[in-house]
Amino acid sequence: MRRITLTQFLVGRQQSNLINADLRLLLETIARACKAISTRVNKGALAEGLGGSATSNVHGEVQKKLDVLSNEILLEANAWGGNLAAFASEEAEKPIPITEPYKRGEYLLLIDPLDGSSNIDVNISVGTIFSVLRCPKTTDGKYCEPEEPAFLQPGNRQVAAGFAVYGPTTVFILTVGDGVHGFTLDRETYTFVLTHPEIRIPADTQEFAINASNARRWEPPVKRYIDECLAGADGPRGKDFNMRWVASMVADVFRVLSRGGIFMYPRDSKQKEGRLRLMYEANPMAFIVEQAGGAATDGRGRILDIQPKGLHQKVAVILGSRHEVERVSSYHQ
Ligand code: AFP
Repeated sequence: MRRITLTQFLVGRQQSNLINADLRLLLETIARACKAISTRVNKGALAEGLGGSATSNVHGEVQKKLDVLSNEILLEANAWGGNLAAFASEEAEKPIPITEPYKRGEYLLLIDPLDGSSNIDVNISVGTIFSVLRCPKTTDGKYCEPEEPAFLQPGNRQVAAGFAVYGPTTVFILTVGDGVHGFTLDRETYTFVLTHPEIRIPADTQEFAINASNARRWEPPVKRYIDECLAGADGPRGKDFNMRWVASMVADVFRVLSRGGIFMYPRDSKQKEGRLRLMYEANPMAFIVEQAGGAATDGRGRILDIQPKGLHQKVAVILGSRHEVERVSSYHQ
């Protein structure tokens, strides 16, 4: 079968007017930056001094140097293209506007440069998550200042979203609103090759993903749902369930895209808003999951309809196989 590269795929989407040249350049540049991050992640402890932490980020999280480096790689790669007005990153408190000598463009890029970073030192898959919005315009047609308010758009306004998983293979998952497509990095030619066209999530599953150590803190609907899964074939579900928890959202979501499943990071009595970030974790993943025929809610409503209040706000996340997500939502009613 003829191998289609990411570039050929994006040229095709541009020729069918699904994306414009600026968005195509942005997506190609993000993918190229993910290749560079993949190379550094794969060096692991062989890379000088990358294991230990040097600084801490805006949330006071100990920042592994690879977090900082991944952020820098993505920012430097995307600064000069003339297609971005600004960035927002988990690693930066405020948005970073594109400044002279570079030209500004119509898009806003939001990134979690290295998701799952607590897994770096134990050689478990980590990844990069990104979301693309348009910079809003004022009534006289000029672009708004690309500061925090310009970013606070609901996830249903995303024009593209995707993630990379740096695992046994490096995969790049992408949606531009016409379904979800997966590409695998061919390390001989160093190109992303289309390997998972038109990904669809099965509506039913027998596999759930949740950090069960939080069980004593869960709200009743979540407790009920998990207890029923654990009751197995003799319980109300009439079938046995399996559990997975990688603690890298990119790895758990790629598994859900590949074979179905439900991924849950609910709010609880300790993490009252949940743990995952709305703008650069939940929204891109929700866009991708819905484009693949799945569902994504915070337990009370569709994640993509949430009006953000802050760049780093957290949200409860329940996403994956549609029938299971709908069941959990019904328990919340
Ligand atoms: P880190 O980036 O701090 O490792 O967090 C990863 C993450 O944001 C997401 O990728 C995982 O699904 C989730 O947190 C894991 O959380 P727990 O460590 O509480 O299981």
